[in-house]
Amino acid sequence: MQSALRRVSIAACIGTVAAVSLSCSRTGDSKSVLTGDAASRVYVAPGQHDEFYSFLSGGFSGQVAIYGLPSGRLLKVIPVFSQNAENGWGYNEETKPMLQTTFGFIPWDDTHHTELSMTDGTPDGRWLFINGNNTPRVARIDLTRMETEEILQIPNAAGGHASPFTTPDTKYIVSATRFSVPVPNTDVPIESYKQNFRGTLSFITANEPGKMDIAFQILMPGYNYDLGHAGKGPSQGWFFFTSYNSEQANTKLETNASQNDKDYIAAVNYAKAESCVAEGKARTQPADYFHNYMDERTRSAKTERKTSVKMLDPKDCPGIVYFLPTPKSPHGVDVDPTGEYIVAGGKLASVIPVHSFSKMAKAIDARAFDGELSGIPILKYDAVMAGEVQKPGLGPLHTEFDGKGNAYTSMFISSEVVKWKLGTWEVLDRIPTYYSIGHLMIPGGDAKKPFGKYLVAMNKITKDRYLPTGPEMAQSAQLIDISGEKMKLLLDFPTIGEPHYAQALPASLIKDRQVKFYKLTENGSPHVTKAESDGGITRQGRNVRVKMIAIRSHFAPDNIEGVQVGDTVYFHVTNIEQDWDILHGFAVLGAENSELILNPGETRTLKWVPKTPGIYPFYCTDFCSALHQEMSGYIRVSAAGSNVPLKANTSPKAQQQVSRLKNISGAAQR
Ligand code: RUQ
Ligand code: CUA
Repeated sequence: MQSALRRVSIAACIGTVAAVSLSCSRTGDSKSVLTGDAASRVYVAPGQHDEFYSFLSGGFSGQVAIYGLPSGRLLKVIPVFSQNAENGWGYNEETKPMLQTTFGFIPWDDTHHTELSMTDGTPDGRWLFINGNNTPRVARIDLTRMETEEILQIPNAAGGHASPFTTPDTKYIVSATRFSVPVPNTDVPIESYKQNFRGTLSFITANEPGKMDIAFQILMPGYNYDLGHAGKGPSQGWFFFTSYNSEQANTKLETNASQNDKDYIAAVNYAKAESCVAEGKARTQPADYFHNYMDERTRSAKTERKTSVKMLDPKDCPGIVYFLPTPKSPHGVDVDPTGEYIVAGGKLASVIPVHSFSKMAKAIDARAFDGELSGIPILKYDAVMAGEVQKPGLGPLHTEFDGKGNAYTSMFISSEVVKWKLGTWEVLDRIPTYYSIGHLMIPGGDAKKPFGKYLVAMNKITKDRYLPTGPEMAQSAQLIDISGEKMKLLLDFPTIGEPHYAQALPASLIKDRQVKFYKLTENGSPHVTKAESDGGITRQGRNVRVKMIAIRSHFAPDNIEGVQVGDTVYFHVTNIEQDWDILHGFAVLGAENSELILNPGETRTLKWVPKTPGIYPFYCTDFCSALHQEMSGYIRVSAAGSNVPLKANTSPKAQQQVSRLKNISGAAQR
């Protein structure tokens, strides 16, 4: 509502901008004269499409949100790690298994980072990955249907934060543990942290839909692993992870984990790790985790439980990990488009430290080490450092690139984006953000060839940016124009959850590949009803199954009897429409697990346990046609043990069709 209002006022500005641009300023924006120009830059006229799809993590909502850029319009929420009432994700029987874990059914998780699949280091529009942070998992979203297709749990980990960053060929995505824990997890005194707690870095095969699995894990010292990015170009084959708490504190981390001047970036030679695994140097150890995926044919989720992982100890495979000393409790680590520079965000550091990949390779050859930790050599800081950006501001967190030799770093404490030059390390420009920016995102800004043009700042604090909405404000993202020398603020747009990270790509890469409906002829659900005359009701003990169709503007059957208190009723509803964007809904009085929403051609199941005898109406919840209000029916519930017979009608038209068919086949037999 709020953003709609904003758009109205911007639209009003467009017409009058030349004459009275001053009257079009937004609250909090001092450069009123620029606002008219900014408005025209983000204005996408009615009926027009945005230039970019952007995929923002839904943060603590557990989902992904799609926004068009430059308009900032919310297009869709894709449910991933949380149940979603808008489309029944995690409520209907077909999708519930997607949220299964070894801890049981988890209705709500926290997501941080979206990541597009890549080919040759460039987003290819196949999939979007996202991490489950609290109960470590990774998910794959298919970008032709904008649906979560697969979720893999990560064992031997707690807090899957450095995830799900991909290698340039999407061979692997990664997940690193944020909270070190005993591996395998057991009951030990928390004080025994230094002896017993370890970190793990997981490499997950990602290139085949439905087949994600943990290729191997690397056992690491008990630090907190925070973020990661893959090398590219010359550094392809390497992965870089930040760590903090090299102090290995287990209490009051705020001070105790901020003692050391430098922590480390772990540089992992995963190509070498692969060969060690192939040579049998990894231990196969028991582990317990779920792999959940949507079966293509039935469009229902399946789960499998996995029982072991390959664990690689760097001691058994020397040369797979090196530590790059990095000031001070680093957070982000980002690799520039050429693959040479590895930029860290030392959140308490006064500079932005940049490591050089070529120097690192030389330092490894020359064994320029400053000792080792748990068998992992520490490289000399001066031997690997490419340069430091001096006086960039306060609290550098994350860096993205425009492909023109410039880097953009978010500064959390000084609330700004700083643009600086790769190689000379000079600060070129800075722009305030409102307020306390976390991640920033440039379309393709972590890829080999960034698409550039815009930068989205994702801010942690909103304060006064929008109309107030009680104690909690909408989250705040800001669109910044980076096409010129100077950055220019174009737009504020509210977002859901707390969108840590985001990814974006030109709409042209995926918009023409969108699935418009599921083909009924290919619907392999065991509970599908393909034609009205096939609907009905069956009983097996206390389980009653109602098979029905939904089509404009009725359900069939729509009068159902013979259900008893104590039964478990399954409504298997198939939307038999074969037309784009024609959805139906299904809701029945007193149902405790929400409703159904049905894509065209799809079968979804609502489980219902009626508790008292009576008549229960059901109806379509998605306004589908002029006779949508007529799209309803009744189900009768009788007392347990009653002798009301099972009955489910189909419409007179369908019955006529059935009897006509019978007559025809009868006539043919005669
Ligand atoms: S984080 S604000 Cu969860 Cu990626 Cu840095
Ligand atoms: Cu179907 Cu409304």
